[in-house]
Amino acid sequence: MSVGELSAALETYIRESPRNYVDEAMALAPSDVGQRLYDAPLVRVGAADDPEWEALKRPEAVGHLFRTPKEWLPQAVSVVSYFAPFSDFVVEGNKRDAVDVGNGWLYARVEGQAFLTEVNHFLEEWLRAHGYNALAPYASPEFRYVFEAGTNAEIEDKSLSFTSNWSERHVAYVCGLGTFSLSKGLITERGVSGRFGSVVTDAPLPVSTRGYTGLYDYCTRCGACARNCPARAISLEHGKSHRLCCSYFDTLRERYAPRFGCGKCQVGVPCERGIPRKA
Ligand code: B12
Ligand code: SF4
Ligand code: SF4
Repeated sequence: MSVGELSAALETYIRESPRNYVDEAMALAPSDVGQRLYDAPLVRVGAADDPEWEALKRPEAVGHLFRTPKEWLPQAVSVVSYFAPFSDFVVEGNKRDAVDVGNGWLYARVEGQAFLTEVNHFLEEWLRAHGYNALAPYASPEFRYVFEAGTNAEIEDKSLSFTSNWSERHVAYVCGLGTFSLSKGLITERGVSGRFGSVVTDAPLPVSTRGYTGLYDYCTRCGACARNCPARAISLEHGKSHRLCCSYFDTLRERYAPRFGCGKCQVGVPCERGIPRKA
């Protein structure tokens, strides 16, 4: 079993799954039926004993809620992280208006995220079928996240806000998929527009090279994401405010119920589909 075989199986699963396509039951417009949500994924592998995992527990990184790969699966050897880029249907549709959220982006946020939970379970099953243990923390009943401090009764430390016990962007960063940015999205070789998933396993896979040294190497600080943000949650001076972004989301939940989403910081920007060129 190789990373190439795993990537090929993942790509085929995503391409062939009916859940990667808009069906009649979910479509907001008849012309959306049959449109794809995700393109082919990018896959990278990290070592479960990389000292970077423990560093993520620092308060300025993810914080003490974060659980290392071995805290999820004691016999873990590798972490497989993948980026599923959004299709043109999702990305282009969210560029048509500065504020209105595209139908594709709404499906991708809600049904598209539920599909990635299924994709994470597929990866677990695929590795198990090859004789290895595997666990996808984000798809596990033990996954926890919190928005505003004190809003999740399952989290003991009421001072924690906007964090989780398995941050997919931080996992992707350690595995070599890309770096953070002014908007706080993670920029990969295929850009920022897409979603992440991962699985922790005892399969001994070759570790990917991290092609960067700094947290924000791929971001040019061009400020396009800040100009796009309808909530004014991003600025070159203060970075990105999760609080302002999250409160804005609450207004969108009412407007697009039962869906929600925004993502204007991830479309129509130089990092949308790749690593932006520095001037
Ligand atoms: C909570 C959450 C939110 C919250 C708060 C965001 C947050 N805190 O990250 C809200 C509701 C605002 C939100 C909004 C959105 N989200 Co969200 N969200 C999450 C969730 C569930 C957990 C994130 C988390 O744990 N963050 C941890 C905190 C600590 O992250 P942070 O503050 O940004 O981290 C900074 C520090 O760590 C700092 N740092 C300082 N010192 C150090 C040292 C080290 C060593 C390191 C590594 C870092 C570090 O650098 C980081 C960046 O500045 C994840 C799913 C998951 N399981 O990961 C999705 C996730 C982050 N969201 C995602 C997306 C797509 C969105 C939206 C676009 C939603 C939409 N469809 O419209 C918006 C985009 C907002 C934005 N500009 O990023 C994607 C990210 C895609 C990407 N390319 O980056 C994720 C990974 C979901 C997924 N399955 O892919 N989200
Ligand atoms: S739009 Fe520009 S400043 Fe914003 S994240 Fe992308 S490269 Fe960085
Ligand atoms: S998701 Fe929307 S509100 Fe949040 S930072 Fe991006 S553009 Fe701003």
